Amino acid sequence: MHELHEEPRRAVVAAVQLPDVSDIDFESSVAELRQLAKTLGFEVVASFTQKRAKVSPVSYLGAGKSAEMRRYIRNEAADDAPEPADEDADETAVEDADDASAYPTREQRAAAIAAKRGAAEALEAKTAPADELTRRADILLVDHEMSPMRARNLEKEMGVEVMDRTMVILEIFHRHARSRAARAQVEIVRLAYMAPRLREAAKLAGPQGRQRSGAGGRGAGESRGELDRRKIRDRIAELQKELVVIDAERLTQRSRRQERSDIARVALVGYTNAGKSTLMRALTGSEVLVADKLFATLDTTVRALHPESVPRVLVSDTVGFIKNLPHGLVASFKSTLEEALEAALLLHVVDASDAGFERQLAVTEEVLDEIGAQEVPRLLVFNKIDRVGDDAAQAECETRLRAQYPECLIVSARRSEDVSRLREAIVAFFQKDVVETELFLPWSAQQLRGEVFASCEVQGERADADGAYLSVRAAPGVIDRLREKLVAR
Ligand SMILES: Nc1nc2c(ncn2[C@@H]2O[C@H](COP(=O)(O)OP(=O)(O)O)[C@@H](O)[C@H]2O)c(=O)[nH]1
Ligand SMILES: [Mg+2]
Repeated sequence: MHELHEEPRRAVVAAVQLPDVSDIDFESSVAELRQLAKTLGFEVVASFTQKRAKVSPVSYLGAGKSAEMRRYIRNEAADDAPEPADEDADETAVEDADDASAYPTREQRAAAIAAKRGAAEALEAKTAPADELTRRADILLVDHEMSPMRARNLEKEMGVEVMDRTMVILEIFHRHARSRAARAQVEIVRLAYMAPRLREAAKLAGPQGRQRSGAGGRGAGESRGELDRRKIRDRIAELQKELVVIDAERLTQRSRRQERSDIARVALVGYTNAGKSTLMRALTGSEVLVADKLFATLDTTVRALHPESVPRVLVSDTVGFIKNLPHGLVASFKSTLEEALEAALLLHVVDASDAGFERQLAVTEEVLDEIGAQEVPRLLVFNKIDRVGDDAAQAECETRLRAQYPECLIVSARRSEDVSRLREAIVAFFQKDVVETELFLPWSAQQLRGEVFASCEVQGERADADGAYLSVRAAPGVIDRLREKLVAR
């Protein structure tokens, strides 16, 4: 059976600070990449950062730093020979993972893997390259966009897969793309991005990569790389055609969306690291539910408010805004964010402890307007108030925020009373247009009873020979839908 709790992939982050990048910008970029890695489910075990005058075409980090990182990844002891000095490196730093106790567990993990594989495979594991089992990381994340050639070289040098910043972001968009349009758009960008990388892979494979064609479509002497590239071109053309069709269908989608607006849905929007996922967990109690096998198979980004409310409210986590978003990805980001349009309420989460929060807030509002979310009501939530400073600083910050954004909520995801307050605000929003009425449920329609109780607050019940009369409170849309079902039965 497939294991439910797979070990997260361990990632090492590498970043070079060029002279035109300030310390603050550099640190925020690296922190953001680590956060993006977490979003993808990676466990970041170490970061290697270095100041350099430029990134040479030969290697990303300087020779000494590269060797250090390689030893770290492969879990090798330092050579006796002294490291070659980095001529152009005036500062180096290795930050170990937040969790230093990770080391012994690596060995335990290796042992566990070997044990699990059974006798025959354990023997094979012993003869397999040692780094497979003992290395400390499975993937290297580079905080720069890398040329295909450089990425291949780095992969060879480090012996692990390399993903650059753009690839990490594309992967996140890919996971968040819901609508057909968003999927097609993100896939086009991904394919275009991957095409030159495949060419590099084919070059590396050398003449073996060039095969004679059989009866298939591949021309004589057409290499695997060329074939893949042609396939990519065809696929991109196909997706572009699809996008045109989807565009034509947009209007229909809009009205369908309105039909569904009786479903109480909240979407969390805001920058990466604002605390969206933390708030989502706190609001939905999904930390408890993750362990539940049934829940693990469901979409991890949509959960019900917990404890349950009437009406039942679904909370979803959208793709986060990214401070250092590569230019070519802006359109993909927007189309991926369009899932926010399906919500009846947007929780705009802002990290109040981030020095640049005002600009982030403005950019988020602007982009939401651009994607057509003006009509979706928004609740502005300042988070991480606990991180602003001491009590006095927090109080001062709150006063300032309230003066400037009178409608806002100010919380810390770490305080349960704040989370309750937020939860109440959400429930109040959905209850504000709730109506009280009586639903008649004939004895022959008792199969709908469960649905009535799930979607309405049932305040009383009486019965006669024909059926049950339920006094209920619910949104008008919910009641209309139930009545339609009762009639259509
Ligand atoms: N001090 C403090 N840290 C928080 C708070 N909310 C979230 N965090 C931390 O901020 C980081 C980013 O949170 P996360 O929920 O992953 O942000 P997301 O990218 O918006 O989903 C994590 O390390 C959280 O533990 C808060 O209210 N106070
Ligand atoms: Mg998140």
